[in-house]
Amino acid sequence: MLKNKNLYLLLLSSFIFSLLSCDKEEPIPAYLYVPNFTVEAQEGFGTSSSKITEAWVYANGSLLGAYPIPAMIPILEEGHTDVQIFSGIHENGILDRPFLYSFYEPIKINPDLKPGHIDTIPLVTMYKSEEDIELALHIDFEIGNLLSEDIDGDTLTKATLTDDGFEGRGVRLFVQDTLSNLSAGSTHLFYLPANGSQVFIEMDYHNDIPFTIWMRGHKSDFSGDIQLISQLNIKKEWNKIYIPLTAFLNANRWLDYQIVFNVSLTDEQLAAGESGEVILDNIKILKFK
Ligand SMILES: [Ca+2]
Ligand SMILES: [Ca+2]
Repeated sequence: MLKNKNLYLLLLSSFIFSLLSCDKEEPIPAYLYVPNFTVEAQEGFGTSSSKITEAWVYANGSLLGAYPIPAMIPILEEGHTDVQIFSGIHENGILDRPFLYSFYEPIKINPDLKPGHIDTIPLVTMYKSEEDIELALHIDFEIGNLLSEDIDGDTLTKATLTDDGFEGRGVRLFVQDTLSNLSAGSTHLFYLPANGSQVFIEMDYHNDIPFTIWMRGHKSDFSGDIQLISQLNIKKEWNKIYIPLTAFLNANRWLDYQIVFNVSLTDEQLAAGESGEVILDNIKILKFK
């Protein structure tokens, strides 16, 4: 028994020794701690609502990784170091589709890094300059309902303004019994590029029934089309989403576009006497100039 114990102690001490000697060889990183990462939108870009989920960090030009917020970022550099931090979002809100969102300005800092030391830096970014990007569509519902084109053919179902928007007014899409299908389109047609540059929809919403987002437009002077872009699951609380349009645009190259939202009850939901509500605010489509 005693022999076993001695052997155990011997093994333990050699294990600790090897850990310590390892420690001596491993360089100790400095740390940046990012407790939060938000947006303050400049004039002309509408709401500051955002959902930045990762910090994509470069040190001296090398990508260290994408760190979920709040983030503790180890950096194996010492002294003043060029650190660039880009905004990471999830395409369509999907966890395994992290994406470096290039409409937000990267943050450039030059911290004096010390091994073992933690610098806490809350991050606030803004949109890129209006010289580089623009809003192809911006509906915040404050000057009226710009989502009022009736696409479904039933004049009794419509998108109506509500004072319960994310900020100020929003729009409400409501379906129940005989009014079980509602498609509302933007009153404006707009142009979007198909040159491979990023194009995204941003939006605040909550919903107690899944709903879909479509793009409608002219393929030529004589023909139109409508295609599904995204289906959004139930969110009881306000949610911000980033929806990529880039691949859709490159595949379709229409002459113009209109955004359409559809909410409808299934036969089962109708039979069960259910209703459904979707509230939207701050619909933006961002593109590069
Ligand atoms: Ca209608
Ligand atoms: Ca609003």
